[in-house]
Amino acid sequence: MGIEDCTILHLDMDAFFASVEVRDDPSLQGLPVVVGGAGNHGVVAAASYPARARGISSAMPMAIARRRAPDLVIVPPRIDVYREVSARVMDLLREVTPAIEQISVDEAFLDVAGARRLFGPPDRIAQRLRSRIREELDLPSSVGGSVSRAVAKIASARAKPDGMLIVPAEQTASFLAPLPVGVISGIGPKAQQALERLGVRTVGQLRDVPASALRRAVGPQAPMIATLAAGEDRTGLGTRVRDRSVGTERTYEHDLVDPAEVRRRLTVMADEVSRSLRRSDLAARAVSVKLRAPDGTTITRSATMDQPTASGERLREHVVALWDREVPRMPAVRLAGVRAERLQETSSHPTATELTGRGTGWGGLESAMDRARDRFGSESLTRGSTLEPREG
Ligand code: TTP
Ligand code: MG
Ligand code: MG
Repeated sequence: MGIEDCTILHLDMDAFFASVEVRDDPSLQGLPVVVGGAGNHGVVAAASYPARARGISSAMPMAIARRRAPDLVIVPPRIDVYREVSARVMDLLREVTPAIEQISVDEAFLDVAGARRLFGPPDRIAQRLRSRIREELDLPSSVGGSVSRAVAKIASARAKPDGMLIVPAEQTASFLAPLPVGVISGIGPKAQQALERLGVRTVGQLRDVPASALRRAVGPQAPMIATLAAGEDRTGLGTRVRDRSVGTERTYEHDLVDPAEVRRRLTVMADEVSRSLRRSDLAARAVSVKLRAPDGTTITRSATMDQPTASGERLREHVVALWDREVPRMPAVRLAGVRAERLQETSSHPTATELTGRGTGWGGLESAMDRARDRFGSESLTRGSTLEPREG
C-alpha cells in the first residue's frame, strides 16, 4: 500500500469558464471575474478564485455577487469555446491512458494502473497531467488521487486551486475524519440536516452512527457511505463503462404542483428506465433525477449505487430518496426526468445473473414482468406502489 496503489485520479479544471476568460484577456488576471448572465435575473456560472475570496460562488444570483464585489467583472459565457477546451483537456488525458471516464465538461476520472510502467507512480502522472494542461492550454487544474473514486474526487477539491493531493489507502480514514459530511457526494442538504440533528457534522463522527440511524438519515446509500467514512471504499472505475446513459423525460402541459404527483411520476419513469436497461443488457451505477420549473430553472441530482443494477425496485428506491432528501422543492414542475448513468454491460460482469434480473428475487420477477409486458402491452401489469391514481 502507499502512493503506488493510488491509481484512481480525478482531474478537475479550476474555475473553468472563468479561467478560460482570464486566459483570453490577461487584463482580468487577479480580478473578481464571473461568467454568467449580467441581467437582473442572471446567475453566476463560474467564479474566479479572487471572486471567491469575496464570497462569490457558482449558482449565486448575479445581484448578490454584485453586492459582494462592486468591482465585479461579468463576462458573458462562450459555451462553444469551453466545449472546445474541454475536448482538448480530455485528449491530453488520453495521452496517458485510454481508461478515462469524463463526468462533466471540466472533469474526469482516470485509472492509471496500466500507465505506471511508462510514466511512473501516480503522483508523477498527476503532475504530468497538470503541466501538460498548463503548457498546451495555459489553464490551471487540480488532481486528487486515491484507491477509490469517491476519495479521489474529495481530494481534488481539497487540492484546489492549482494543486495535487494523493491520499494513500492507509491514510484515508484520518484524511476524511475532520471533513464536513457534505464532502460526500451522496449526502445532500437534507441528509446533512438529518445528521446535524444527530449531532453529526464530520465524516469521523459518521463512523459512530448505528447502521439503522444512518439509513434513516441518508437513505439507501447508507452502506456505501459507511464504507467510505471508514476509509474502506475501493470502488474504482467501472469495467467497460460506456459514455452512454439511458433516460426518459417529459414536459407537462399542466405544471405539476402536487409533490406526491411528481414523486409518483418519477417512480413510473424509474421503472421505464430499468426496463430499457434490461432490454439492452445494461446495468447502471448511478441514477439521476432532473426537474425543471416553469421559469426554466433546472435541477439535477444524482445518486451512486453500491452495485450496478438494472432493477426497477432499486432505481425507484434511489429516485425516491433523491426526491425526498436532495431536490430542493420547486412550487411547480414543468419537466421531470430520470436517467441511468455509468452503464456497464451486464454480460461482461461477474454477477450478470443478478444484474440482468434473470436470477432470483426482484430481478427475476422483474424480467418475468418484462416478458409479460412484451406480450400483452404495458397496461397489463402494474405493481402495487404505482397502482394509486392512473397516469395521465
Ligand atoms: P465546477 O468544476 O463545479 O466548478 P469550477 O470549475 O468553476 O470551479 P472549481 O475550481 O471549484 O472546480 O464546474 C465547471 C464549470 O461548469 C464551471 O466553470 C461553470 C459550469 N457550471 C455552471 O454553469 N453552473 C454551475 O452551477 C456549476 C457548479 C458549474
Ligand atoms: Mg472545476
Ligand atoms: Mg467540475
